[in-house]
Amino acid sequence: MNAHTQVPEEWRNWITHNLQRNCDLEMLVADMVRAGFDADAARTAVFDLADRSIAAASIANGTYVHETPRLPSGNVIRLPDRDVRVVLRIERPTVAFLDNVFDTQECDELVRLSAHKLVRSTIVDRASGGAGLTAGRTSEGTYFPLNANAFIARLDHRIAALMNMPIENGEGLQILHYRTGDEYAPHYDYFPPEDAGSRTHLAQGGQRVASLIIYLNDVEDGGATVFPKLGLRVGPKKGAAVYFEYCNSLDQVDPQTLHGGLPVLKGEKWIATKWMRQRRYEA
Ligand code: PD2
Ligand code: ZN
Repeated sequence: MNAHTQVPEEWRNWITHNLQRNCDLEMLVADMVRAGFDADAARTAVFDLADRSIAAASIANGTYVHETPRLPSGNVIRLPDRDVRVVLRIERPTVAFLDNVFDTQECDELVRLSAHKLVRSTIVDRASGGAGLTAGRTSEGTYFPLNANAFIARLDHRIAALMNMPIENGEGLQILHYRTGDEYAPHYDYFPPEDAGSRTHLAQGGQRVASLIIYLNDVEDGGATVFPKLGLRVGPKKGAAVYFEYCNSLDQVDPQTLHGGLPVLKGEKWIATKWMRQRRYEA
């Protein structure tokens, strides 16, 4: 007699019941095979239901569910126009230090195009959603709308391929300039779902899901990007970037991705930041 490849409702309930009793997954598969199920069909049903029950429990108690990283795997990420080297990778949350994202000329050109149009950086007011000044963010910045010109379009395309997201989901490339003493206090790049001020931002393109911070110069001293909850400090290197993910398919956001820019102790610091949204973003 052929083994059953369909797992009916009553058996799915049986699996769920046994998962709640913390039974070993392979034992459940073995029981089902003895009862006449095909081994692959049984394993798929048991592991799918186990994944779902872990996700449900995590949502119920607020624990972030880590999914397969969007960032491609491997030591080198081969993009249409260059190879990006993955120098360091952290799992849960996904954080990576990537080298050779922009070349020297591209970094210099971004600084040249930005230097004359910088304005004081703001933060999102948690209650109103409007822009506010704060002592914790003392940099100046500007941004380039998506595909603003051929040069920016080339960078936007490369970044989208690297972040494995549609280019339309990206916000315009943000450029920041820190003078000596300037910093960016620890914060989240996502819009806190519990804040009233997040509503208007979330209505346009959904939540931010991942960030790429590209260093446009070598900083003489200070200016590292820090992740206080991970004990991680990333030193700025011209053309290199730090990448991190913080929103999953369940719409959860990961508080472990708290991060900031330490004060620049000597010289200046320039960065470009790309924030990716869940959906198409129109400024
Ligand atoms: O300049 C940085 O290192 C930094 C730190 C934290 C930039 C950002 N956040 C950002 O652009 O979101
Ligand atoms: Zn940030």
